[in-house]
Amino acid sequence: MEFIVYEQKGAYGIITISREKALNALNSAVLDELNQTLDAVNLDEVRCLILTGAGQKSFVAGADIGEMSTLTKAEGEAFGKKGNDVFRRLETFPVPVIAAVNGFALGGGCEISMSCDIRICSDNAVFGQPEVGLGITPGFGGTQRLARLVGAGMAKQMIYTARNIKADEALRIGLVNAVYTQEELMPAAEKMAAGIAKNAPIAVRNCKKAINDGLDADMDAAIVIEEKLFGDCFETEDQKYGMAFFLDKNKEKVKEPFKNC
Ligand code: DAK
Repeated sequence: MEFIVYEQKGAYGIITISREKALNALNSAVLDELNQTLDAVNLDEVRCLILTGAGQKSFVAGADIGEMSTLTKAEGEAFGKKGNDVFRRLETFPVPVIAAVNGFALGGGCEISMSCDIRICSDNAVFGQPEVGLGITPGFGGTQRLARLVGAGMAKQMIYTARNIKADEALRIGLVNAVYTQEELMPAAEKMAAGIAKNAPIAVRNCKKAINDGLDADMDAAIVIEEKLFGDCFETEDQKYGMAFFLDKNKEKVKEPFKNC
């Protein structure tokens, strides 16, 4: 791989987009490699992923403007589909994905962070959807996911004005869950990933699916989705072990890791 570094650290993995000279901008090769990286994640072992960018300055500074500048209509659609497919894959990936946003998250960079389950950022992070200043609309789901995350009014303001916002404002509007210093960001992301990975993995996956699928349904249908995924947990060893451990009165007993079955 030229532009993606993947490292598995026990029960979680770290995907780093590594195209530092172009502030980790997303070209076709980056998107292809990201797809291949997701193919290669060992889901028998990995229970959470972290997505970040290489260097201290940028998470992802957007789709590659140089590559996009000469696209025809058909090529533009194909590029949009390639990105959308990978972003949707991240969004629906079986295990949670944490975006550790370590700098610029503009255009496609903001959009890829919004495809992740959870966003945390460094204090130098900058978010924005500058596309209308380039003569295009957001093309990797920005018009849809930003409105769902921060509400239609704030999303419209950010997209129509193309104004960037800093980390503190991203926190205030709910685009990120927490802001850390640059040094603290990755340790915090890894601590969160390890904490998620300690919980019953099938239950965590089912929670992700229930939240995602439920958000696309009306409440009556959404509750049925939750019921089904809740019921499925009762066919797992992890549920039997987790509840038996709680009910066991032997306080000396140490909790074993969940087995993922
Ligand atoms: N694409 C390509 N190269 C980029 C880039 C980008 N998005 N962002 C930065 N770079 C490159 C710069 O060209 C420069 O390269 P060299 O000149 O050194 O070769 C290098 O990274 C360092 O950038 P700067 O010299 O500009 O660094 P500064 O610190 O001065 O400024 C900046 C940092 C992030 C403020 C600035 O680089 C900037 O404004 N970058 C562009 C940000 C942006 O507008 N991003 C949104 C791109 S639009 C669609 C699919 C997708 C999309 C739309 C439609 N369909 C097909 C439907 C998505 C669109 C976008 O993401």
